[in-house]
Amino acid sequence: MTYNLTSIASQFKTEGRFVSAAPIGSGHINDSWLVTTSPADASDYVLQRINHTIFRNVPELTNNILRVTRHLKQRLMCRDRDLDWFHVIQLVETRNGEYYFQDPEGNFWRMYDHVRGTASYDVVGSPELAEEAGKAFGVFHYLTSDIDASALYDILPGFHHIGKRLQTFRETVKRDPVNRVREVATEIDFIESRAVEMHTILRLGEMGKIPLRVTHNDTKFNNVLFDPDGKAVAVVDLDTVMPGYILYDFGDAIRTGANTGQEDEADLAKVNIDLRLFEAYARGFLGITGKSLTADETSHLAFSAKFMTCLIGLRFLTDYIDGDRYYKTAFPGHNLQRARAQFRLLESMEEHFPEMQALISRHTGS
Ligand code: GN1
Ligand code: MG
Repeated sequence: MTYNLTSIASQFKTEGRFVSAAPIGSGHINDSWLVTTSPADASDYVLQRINHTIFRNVPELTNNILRVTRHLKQRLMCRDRDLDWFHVIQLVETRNGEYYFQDPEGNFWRMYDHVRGTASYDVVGSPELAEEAGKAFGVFHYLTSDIDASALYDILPGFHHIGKRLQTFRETVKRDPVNRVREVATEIDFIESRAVEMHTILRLGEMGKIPLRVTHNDTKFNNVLFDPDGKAVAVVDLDTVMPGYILYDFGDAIRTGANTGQEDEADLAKVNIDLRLFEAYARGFLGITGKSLTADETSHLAFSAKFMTCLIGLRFLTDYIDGDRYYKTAFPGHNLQRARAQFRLLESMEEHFPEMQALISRHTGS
């Protein structure tokens, strides 16, 4: 699909004149471009086409983002200076005073400021980067902990709800719309043998043992921006910010931030949990926000990594069986390759679980 990006970008109140728009990022849902402007020292921007078959309520989505980014900015202003490094990304206003724009074809567009000189990575290069990512998401939690989570719109209901995800999975297996079930018997068994254990966090929530908080819900390593010195600068991809459990955010960050391989690694021998990266992320995260966690949250941090790896693997597998309708894919079988890599990572976490628990205890004293 080609879009007239010059014309779309002109809907927003940018500094400088449009020069170019180049695709950026490796997100599986929205389309993103880096918009550069002239003169060279004018700000650059990130223009995005929001996938509105997934995010059906763009006004509420935008309200959530505005609410959280404004709160973060306010909290940073009246805090000590030790968080000066944390940049809050900002939506750019349109010429009509809105924060999104709908084109005549029905596509929804929005723009963020671009944090100059920063980069994101799909795979973690060092424990220092993992620790920095932990700090960045720690700050996000720390500064949003005083927002009443129920004030945010539940933009994708049941997003990490294992009961609903399993139900969809089982229905999809039953429908078998593109005849792929026969290829994935092993993967289906893999999920079913873990289905009961995977209800742990949901049960804790239902019993009121862990609080609903404002959560990011997509704490992939590539959703942290780093400066050229490897210091974390910002947290991006705020579409799924909504009420949730902090365990989901910790677990998803470990899934991507302590994996020795790519999320879709074809060579499963390369996929392992790296305990040094795991510990480094936990140190960064807990150093900022550890004191605000409850005992039940703390004691399930290691488990949450297994849970989110299983859940995302389950979602990739479901989409494969469903004929690749949800995630963007780069080649046939991509979703299955992703699912297999997630399941291998989960096995590695299972093998190292006692060590993961011990590392968490070391940093929480629990
Ligand atoms: C999607 O768009 P992206 O790549 O940041 C997905 C996440 C998954 C992730 C798996 C709205 O995130 O939930 O964890 O892919 N986002 C949505 O890589 O479904
Ligand atoms: Mg993303």
